[in-house]
Amino acid sequence: GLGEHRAKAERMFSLMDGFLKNDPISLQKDILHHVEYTVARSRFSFDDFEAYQALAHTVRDRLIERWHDTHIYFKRTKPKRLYFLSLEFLMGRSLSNSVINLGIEDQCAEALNQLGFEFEVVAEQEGDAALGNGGLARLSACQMDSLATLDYPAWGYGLRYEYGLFRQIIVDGFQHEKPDYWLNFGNPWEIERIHVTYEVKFYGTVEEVEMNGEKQKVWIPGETVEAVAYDNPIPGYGTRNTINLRLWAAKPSSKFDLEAYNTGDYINSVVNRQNAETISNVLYPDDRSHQGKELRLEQQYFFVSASLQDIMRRFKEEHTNFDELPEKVALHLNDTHPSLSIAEVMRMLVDEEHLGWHKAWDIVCKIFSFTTHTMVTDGEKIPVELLENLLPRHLEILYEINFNFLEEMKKRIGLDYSRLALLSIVEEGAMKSIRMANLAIVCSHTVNGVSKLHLEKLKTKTFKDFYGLYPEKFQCKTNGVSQRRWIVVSNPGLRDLISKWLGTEAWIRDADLLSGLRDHLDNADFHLEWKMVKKVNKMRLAEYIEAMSGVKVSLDAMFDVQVKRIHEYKRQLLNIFGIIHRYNCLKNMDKDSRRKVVPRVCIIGGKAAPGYEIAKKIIKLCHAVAEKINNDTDIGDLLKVVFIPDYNVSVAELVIPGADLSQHLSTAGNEASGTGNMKFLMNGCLLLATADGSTVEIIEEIGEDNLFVFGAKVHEVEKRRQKRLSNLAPLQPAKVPLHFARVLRMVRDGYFGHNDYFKSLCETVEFGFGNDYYLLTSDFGSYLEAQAAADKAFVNQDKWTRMSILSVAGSGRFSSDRTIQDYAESTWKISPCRCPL
Ligand code: GL7
Repeated sequence: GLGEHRAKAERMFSLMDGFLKNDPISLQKDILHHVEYTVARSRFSFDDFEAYQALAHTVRDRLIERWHDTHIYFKRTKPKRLYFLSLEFLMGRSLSNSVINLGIEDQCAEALNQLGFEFEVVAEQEGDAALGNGGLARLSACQMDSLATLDYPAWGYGLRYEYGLFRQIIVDGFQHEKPDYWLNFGNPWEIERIHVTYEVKFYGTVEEVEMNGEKQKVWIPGETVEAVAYDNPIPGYGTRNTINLRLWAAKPSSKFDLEAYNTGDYINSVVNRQNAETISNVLYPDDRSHQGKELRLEQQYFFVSASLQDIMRRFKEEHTNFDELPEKVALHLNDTHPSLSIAEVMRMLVDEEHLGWHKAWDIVCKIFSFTTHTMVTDGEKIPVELLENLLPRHLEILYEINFNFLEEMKKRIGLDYSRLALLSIVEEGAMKSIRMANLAIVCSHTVNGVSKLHLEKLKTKTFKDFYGLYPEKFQCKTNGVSQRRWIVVSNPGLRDLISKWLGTEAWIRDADLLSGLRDHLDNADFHLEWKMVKKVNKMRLAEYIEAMSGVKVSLDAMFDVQVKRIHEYKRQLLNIFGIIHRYNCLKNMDKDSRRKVVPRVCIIGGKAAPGYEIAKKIIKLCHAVAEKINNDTDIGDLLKVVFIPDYNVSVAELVIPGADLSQHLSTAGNEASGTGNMKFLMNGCLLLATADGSTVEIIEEIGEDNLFVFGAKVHEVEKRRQKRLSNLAPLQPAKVPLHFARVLRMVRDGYFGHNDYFKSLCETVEFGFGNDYYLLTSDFGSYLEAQAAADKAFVNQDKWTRMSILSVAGSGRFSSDRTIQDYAESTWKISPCRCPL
């Protein structure tokens, strides 16, 4: 009975000695316990890495307590839940983030100290979880942090890739890719749930059967793979809530190829079985095009199928009627990658739960929302040929969705076949394929852009036709980043300074409070402390640079940083050309003029997709230029160029706080949002940027005077491209600025060596060849002016510090807490559900 149950529970709780305690002595006991019994090292002798492992397990125990309580509480209160579906999460390290969110950082530091260790050193032992490519993936991670902190009943779903994003090794200035087998040393932040498994089916045929006198389609799959859940607790800050990020790993199914066993081909059947694991093995390293690869499609469906089985099981435990689904479940598509979910939910409702098609469709249209993260018109497509083979039933469902949709459209817009062809989910032509974005838009109740500018482009260009049909679906949710990760974890000096001058730590949960820093804008003591924090961060960065590249840099120099994936549209080449120009200017100066020059350290970092040749050449050029300039003793500290290898989340945590200036150079209209800009802003680093993506809103927030804006605006870009093309007419002289022509000629003619290798790179911007699609030629002059303005501002340290303070003070709007609250209220319609203490 109930009484018996309660007595048992109470006895167990008393055996457990209540909840784990967080005073330094209790923490030390737990650390030593884990050294001895989890890591299996002697508690009398263990090193920094073993201390990390033991502390991580000590923290994990505390996460698990809260995570259990949160789930029990959600189960009891049955709120509407959000399921955030994303193929990428770039979590980085977890230790510092966890102890900060749990509120036990001082206690942990003291506990380690008394055991003879230092928290910072121990935390450095952790490797990055790099299950994603770039901004999109790190955004998912920041959003999970906000969902937990704001007490939303949310789950994240993703894939547990065994190999994360490749590690970048630089040999002779060339990028090489090394596999990132990140699980080598174990991962204390995940919990393997051997009992949470689902079968995921592939291939096979579709057959028609009679059921209750009606014809019904059934899928007879050909292969089965098992999905195993790995749970990653995500603690909120200033709350007990700890939510779950559930990642799936592929395992051979116990049912796999029984046939082969029975027919005696034992060895081959075991080898085949093992092939199942390849599905979740490796993350695709191209950060925005995933076109037509079978393994990629397998990954997507594997992820979608396992997640939806899990979600539906949870729903059915609590509810019996699928009409309740839209009140209890919100499914969010993070970009088009998980869009197969739409067909899968239809299949589950129609084929398995036997709901009528129209009823099922009605439900499906109420549960999905979608965020697109790209400015590119030509989005993700799946070749019909691949689907036909791998997921035959899903293809039929997609055709039926499309048929019904086009019928409805014919009624609305008439038989305008060219318009219908643009709207169609199925693209006809040489390679018939499914347009994932069209599918997601048709079925989602909300389509979100990631900045105002991005939404504008979606409405007027990319999805113009859809906007005309469903204007109410299109919404703007400007991205944000978590101030917990990007100030509290990565810049403890700034955190203390902000809290001291605001007189509170409340800004860690409410970033709008950062605006209070404006009250001290002219306070000399505040300025002094502000500059001191930056100096200490620059020292940290300078040490790292010397260790990585052997280059010694001066702390008096302006640290100028561009770190992000290497892409032509992000224009790292413009930066390098600017550096060459600066070098030329210095060479031509007399001693007197040189004395007035602001010394610069130009720092560039980022990975190129392995198959992206031009991006790889940009990396090599950066090294070639660095070699020339850094070895020119005549130039000395006036100019240094550094490439930081293997840029990732933990490198970002070190680099961003130490930057004075950061560059965001995308040709206007190409960067959907950008989130690096926000991280630099929060760290008091001034931006030198085009009016692109979310930078437009940063300008709006802090004012044009507090950053260095340059280049063609979005509306000018089209005109300039036209002009560039008309310049191609024979006999018309190209109008290339002199400085630009000179720099280009130096690279082309081998001033930095390797002229053959750089030839095709030069041609991308050279008149008459690649036609300079990203407009480096025409933006160069304005770029140099912005650089000159930055130099001038840096000389006036008072002015610079004011601009820096105003940057941080204006960064509150760019917290992911703001983004997530907006999503929760206007898109997902979920409410906070706070687990009691
Ligand atoms: C991106 C956009 O390019 C980037 O501008 C945006 O900030 C980010 C998050 O919304 O999403 N889209 C994309 O495919 N990647 C991005 O970083 C890889």
